[in-house]
Amino acid sequence: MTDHRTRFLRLAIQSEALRFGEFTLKSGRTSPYFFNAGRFDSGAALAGLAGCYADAIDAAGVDFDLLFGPAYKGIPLATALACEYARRGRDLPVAFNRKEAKAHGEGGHLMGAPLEGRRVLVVDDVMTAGTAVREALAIIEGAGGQLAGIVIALDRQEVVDPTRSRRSAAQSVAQEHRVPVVAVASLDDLLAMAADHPGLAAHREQLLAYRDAYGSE
Ligand code: OMP
Repeated sequence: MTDHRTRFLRLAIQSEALRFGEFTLKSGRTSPYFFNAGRFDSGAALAGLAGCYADAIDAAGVDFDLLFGPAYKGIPLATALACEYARRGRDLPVAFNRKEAKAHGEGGHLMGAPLEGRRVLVVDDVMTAGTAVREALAIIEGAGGQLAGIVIALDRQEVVDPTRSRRSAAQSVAQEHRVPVVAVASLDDLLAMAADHPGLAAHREQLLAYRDAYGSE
């Protein structure tokens, strides 16, 4: 496993962003694990996470010129990533949306750098069915931005409807929009780590059963 994958999974377990048990997902599925990016809740934790995102993006060679963080969880992620790139010598414009449009002050539902004519990299936390990411794509298109790619911390590698396709949501979004979907780590990486991580070994069977039920090919 590449260094950024291992580093990210260790950080996520340490900060309890990655937890094991029984969780109900947005899709209604009952999952033996849950990733809560909100637990990266200190400057050092966010800086460490941003370093993992930047390494994953650079390894994938994505060509982009603006970072977009969808509300809410994408906002601190895109901000931390912009700071990480500035630290590495690349000053990138960054933009976000609001969930509620504002009628006073500067108004509107977009904040930060203008998207018009930019190659936009969407920075989000996790993809299950791809619903959250698809909403962000509509916002970017509406603002005249050009989608360059999507980066997420964790790809759960789940199929949306197993009777229709064995492709994961991330694979479907990548194919439909012809852009790379880069994940810092995936369920497969977590399973690989669980094979020899004492704290994870106890959850491996449930993770495997979940992947058998909902995982992509
Ligand atoms: P999709 O929109 O189905 O891709 O799911 C992504 C969203 O699900 C995230 O933005 C969260 O609201 C939530 N989620 C997590 O945060 N972590 C998980 O491990 C799983 C989910 C989920 O509900 O699927």
